[in-house]
Amino acid sequence: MRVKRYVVNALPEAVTLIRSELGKDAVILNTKEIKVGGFMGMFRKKKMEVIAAIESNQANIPAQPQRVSNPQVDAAVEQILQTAQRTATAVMEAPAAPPVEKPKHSSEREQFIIDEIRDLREYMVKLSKQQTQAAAMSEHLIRLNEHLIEQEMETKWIDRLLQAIMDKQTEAGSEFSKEHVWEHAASQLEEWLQPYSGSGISNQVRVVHFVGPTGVGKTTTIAKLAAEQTIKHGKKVGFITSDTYRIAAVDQLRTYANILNVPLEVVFSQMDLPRAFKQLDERELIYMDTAGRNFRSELHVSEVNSLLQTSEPSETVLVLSMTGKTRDMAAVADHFCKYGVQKVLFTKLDETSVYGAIFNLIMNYELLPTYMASGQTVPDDIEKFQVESYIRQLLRSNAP
Ligand SMILES: Nc1nc2c(ncn2[C@@H]2O[C@H](COP(=O)(O)OP(=O)(O)O)[C@@H](O)[C@H]2O)c(=O)[nH]1
Ligand SMILES: [Mg+2]
Repeated sequence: MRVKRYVVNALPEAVTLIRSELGKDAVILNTKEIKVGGFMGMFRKKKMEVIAAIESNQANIPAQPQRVSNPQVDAAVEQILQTAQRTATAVMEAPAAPPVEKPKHSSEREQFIIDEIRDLREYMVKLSKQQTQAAAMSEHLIRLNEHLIEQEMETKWIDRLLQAIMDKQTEAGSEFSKEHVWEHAASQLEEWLQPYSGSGISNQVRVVHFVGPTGVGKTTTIAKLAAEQTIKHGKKVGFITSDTYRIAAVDQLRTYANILNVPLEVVFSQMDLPRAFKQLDERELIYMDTAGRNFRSELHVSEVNSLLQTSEPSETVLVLSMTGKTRDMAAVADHFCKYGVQKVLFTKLDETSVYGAIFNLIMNYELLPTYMASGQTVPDDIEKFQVESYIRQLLRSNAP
C-alpha cells in the first residue's frame, strides 16, 4: 500500500491531486483540519490534511492519460461535455426526430454526438435560409402563390414561376409593385405556353379522331366544329361514329348530321372502317366520334386506338372536361400520350373557375391545346385556344 499526505485549502483540491498522482482507485483514509505557519501561535492559517492511499500494485497508474490538471480547462471541458450530452439527449428524445439507436461504446457515442451536432447545425442553416427566402417574398408574391394554389397549378410550376419573378426583382434591385408581380407572372407563363399554342386542328389532315372519357363533350364538340367548317368555310364534312355502346349516342350524332346535312357512317369494329371511308370518299373532312370509356384503364385506350387506324393523314384530339379531377385527367393524358396523341381540347370551361389543370397538362405532357369549349350551345360555345386569354382567366382573381 502506498500512503500519501496532502495539505490543501479545501477537499476538492485534494481530490484532484490524489486522482492525478495516485489514480482513480485511490481512497481517502482520513481528513482533518490543521493550522499551519503563523508567528508565536498567532496568524496561523486553516488548512486541511488529507491522507490518501492506494494498493501498491496500482500505485502510479494514472486514472486517465496523464495531464497537468488545470481547473479552468477542466471546467470548460466539463461544460462542453454537458452541452453535448444535453444536445444528444434532446435530439434522441425529440418526438419529431427520426429513430436513432443509442450507441454502446464511448467513442461511438462521441462520434454520435458530433454527428448530431453537425446535423443540427445543417438544419439550423437550412431553416435560416428558408426564413430569408420567405422574408424575401413580398405580400404580392405570397398572394400570387396562394392564387395559383387555388387554381390547382402544380407546386413545381408555381415554385419555378415565383423564383423567376424573384430573380427579376433581384435584377431590378427593388421590390415589384402588385401590378408588376402579376404582369411578370403573365409574361412568364405566356413564354412557357407559347411554344405549344397556335396549332389548332391541322388543315393538312382529312381525318380527325376525337377520343376521351364518357360525357366530356366529344359529340357536342364535333357538332360545333363541323358547323364551323360547313357554314363558315363551306367544307364538305362527313361523320363516322364507333360509339355503338349506347343507342342514344348514335342518335345524338345523327341529329346533328341531319341539321348540318352531313353524311354519317356507323362502324362496329375495325373491319367496318374501309367501307365507311369508301362511302365518305368525296368528303373533304371526316370527323370520327368514339365511345367514351374509363380511359384510366390502359386496355380501353389500346382498344379505342385500334379503331383509329387509317391510311390517310389523320390526327387524334383528346377531349378533356374541366369538371374532371386534375389527377384523373393526368392519368388519361398519360395513357393517350403513350399512343402518340399530341392534341388536346378542353370543354366545360363555363362550369369551373379553376384553370390550373390546363397549364399542368400542356407543360407536363407537351400536349398542343386546340380549342376551348364553354357551353352547350352548338355551334357558338367554342373558340380556338389562345394563350393570352387563357392566362388572363388563370390569373384573374376570384377574390370578392
Ligand atoms: N357546360 C357545358 N356542357 C357541355 C360542354 N360540352 C358538352 N357539354 C354537355 O355535356 C354533356 C355530354 O356531352 P356529349 O357531347 O354527349 O359527351 P360525349 O360523351 O363525350 O360525347 C351534354 O349534356 C353536353 O351538352 C361545355 O363546353 N360546357
Ligand atoms: Mg358522345
